[in-house]
Amino acid sequence: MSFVTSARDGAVAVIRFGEPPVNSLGRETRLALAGEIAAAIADPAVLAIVLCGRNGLFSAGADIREFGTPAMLAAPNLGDLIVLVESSPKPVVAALEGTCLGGGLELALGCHYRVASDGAKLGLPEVKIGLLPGAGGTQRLPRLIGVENALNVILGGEALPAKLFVGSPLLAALVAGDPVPAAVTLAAERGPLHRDGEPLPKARDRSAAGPNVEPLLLFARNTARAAYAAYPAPLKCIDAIEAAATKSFDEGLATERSLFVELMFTPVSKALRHAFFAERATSKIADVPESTPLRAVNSAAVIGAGTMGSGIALTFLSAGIPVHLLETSDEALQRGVARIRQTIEGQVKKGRLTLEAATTRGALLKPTLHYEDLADADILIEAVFEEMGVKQQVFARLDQVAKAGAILATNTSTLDVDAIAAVTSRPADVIGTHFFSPANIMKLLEVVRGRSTAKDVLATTMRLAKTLRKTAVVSGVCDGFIGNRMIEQYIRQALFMLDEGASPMQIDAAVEAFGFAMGPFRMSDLAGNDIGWHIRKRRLVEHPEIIYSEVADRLCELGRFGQKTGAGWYDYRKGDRNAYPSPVVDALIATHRTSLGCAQRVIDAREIVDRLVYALVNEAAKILEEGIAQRASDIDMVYLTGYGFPVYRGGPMCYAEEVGLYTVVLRMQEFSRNPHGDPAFWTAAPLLARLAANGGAFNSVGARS
Ligand code: T1G
Repeated sequence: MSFVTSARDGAVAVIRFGEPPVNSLGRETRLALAGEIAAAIADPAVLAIVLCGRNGLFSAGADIREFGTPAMLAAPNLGDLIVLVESSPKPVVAALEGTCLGGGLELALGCHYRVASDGAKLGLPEVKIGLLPGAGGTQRLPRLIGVENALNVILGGEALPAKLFVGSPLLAALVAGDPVPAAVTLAAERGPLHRDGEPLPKARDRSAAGPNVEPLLLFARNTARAAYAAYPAPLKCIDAIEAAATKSFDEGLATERSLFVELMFTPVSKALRHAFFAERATSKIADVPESTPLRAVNSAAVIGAGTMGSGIALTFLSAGIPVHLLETSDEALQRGVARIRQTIEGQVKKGRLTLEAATTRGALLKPTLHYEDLADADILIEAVFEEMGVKQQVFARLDQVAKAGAILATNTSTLDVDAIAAVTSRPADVIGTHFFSPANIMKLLEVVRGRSTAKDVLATTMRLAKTLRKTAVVSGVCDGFIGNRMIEQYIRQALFMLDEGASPMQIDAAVEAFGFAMGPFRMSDLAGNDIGWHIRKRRLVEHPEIIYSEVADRLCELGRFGQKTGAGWYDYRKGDRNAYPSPVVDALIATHRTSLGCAQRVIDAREIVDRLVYALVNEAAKILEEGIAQRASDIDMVYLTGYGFPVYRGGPMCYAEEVGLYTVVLRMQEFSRNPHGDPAFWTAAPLLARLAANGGAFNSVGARS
């Protein structure tokens, strides 16, 4: 079905295109557009052409799904289509509305005139997916707005208000509302003039050269090297823009093309494109159609005003949803309220929130000591101590007071949501909403689907997550769900490596060089070492077969819980969040090693990274095969948004596939020969072993992305 139509308005051909959902310029659209444009050029009754999008949107650019496939190069490729427009003997006017991004903006730059609605946003976001504008954008944009502005637009990758371009050759007019009538008027005016010989204004005929180009490029390069060392695209963008200022247009176009193809096949661009689609896939649930009716969520209640509870309350307040915050004692309640108010005041001080907005937000908070006050809440979220008995008591009470149809959510980070639901008369209304600390900042939300959770409760919670600006990932019920179940194996290997000879700083440095925001020991000091201690104690009772190094227990026995106690794996100084190596910890580890009689050895950074990352991958493969995660890319999103995994590596599953699953399994076999690293754990998960053996990929398993 063609998404391109052409209609006449006097002597102007109005060509409208728009493949849902975002008018991306896929092969079919490009082919149909080229046909309609060529027909308009050939039609003697047509003096000018207007190109416009559909549904209030011009275009989101090239179809990213085509990248790396023949469709992307299928004639006419985007560059050819733009040359067809630019070389038209009749003026082509682009009518820009909504978003006009990437190849969509490049198509508009190939037109002779552009008219934009005042709400339109223009941008070249290719750098955000590890690319550069590959259809002439790096050559035409500098010629229209100058090198400095082009550097900012292309390296920033942001969608910018069209009004910023008023007065530049890029934009002929900014109009209120629908830009098509104004574009038709302009086309009707210009058509006869150009028919009678007035030269058509083409970006390619302008110059981007200028006296300050060289220092601008030098500054841009230095900034890119410092800020984006792991990302190849920014420097290539600068190279392409330099070509616009120093080479002929056609030579510059050839340079751009070559740099674009180079970037297309970098692991970083593949990872960023993977993350782009992975983020959008998380909200797709195989047996819960998008048409599932949602329950209203206009008010919330949070039970527990501790760090998590107050963070969760803040998240709702930020979304403009009133919150009842309940505690069992006034002292605890006031502590929570103070924490919330301090955070809001801090946002005002940093200029992130106006005083008026802060006041409005603060007024939505309703502290209470009485469960009865929660009776009207649409969703009630429990955030009390991570102990099953305590949580079940709270849910039994919520079951008594909550109105019919209210969603009862637990913020448990590991416990069995089904066991919590079982103490209520309404297990279908019970769901897990595992926020990550600090809850008002971390994007990740694990939505834990219980055995009885109703589909509309799940759909409503997923929709609510978007309102709360969270990336929600559905998890089934298991100990630790997705993220914490995997991180447990990651931590176990980190502790084993302490026994074997590595130091906390060495291990942290190795994974931070790999790209993690924080290594396991700094992360544990931040979250609190007592959390892991509590889980290990539970493990010892419930799963004594799970081997753990005891070095972390020795640390906790000294009360070294991390930043909150001023000492953990590292020493901390008042008012200073830096982690300092601790002679006490060094001595503790040495004593522990002696008690083990464990052979000491130098562990290189490669082994540290491989053991930690492949521990994640091996556990993830089990999670995927058990159906706890819907798809591998969901697991990647958990690690990209909740655990500081480097986005330029796409997540543990994406990274493992980039390395090669066969290579990963071979490396795991090496680790299984180490008597101290829990050899049994390094038996490849059945799914991983199968895929490695037959050359399969993780994304062939589970729900469609
Ligand atoms: N290609 C293919 N699919 C796309 C797409 C694209 N460019 N943009 C969005 N989608 C899909 C998306 O996966 C989702 O699919 C649906 O559309 C709605 O997206 C040669 C090389 C336009 C601001 O980087 O920024 O041009 O989940 O949920 O919140 O130089 O989409 O429904 O199946 O994000 O309303 C450059 C990327 C491409 C723009 C709309 N362009 N897109 O946001 O919807 S490369 C981009 C966006 C290029 C040339 C280069 C946003 C949006 P599904 P959504 P939204």
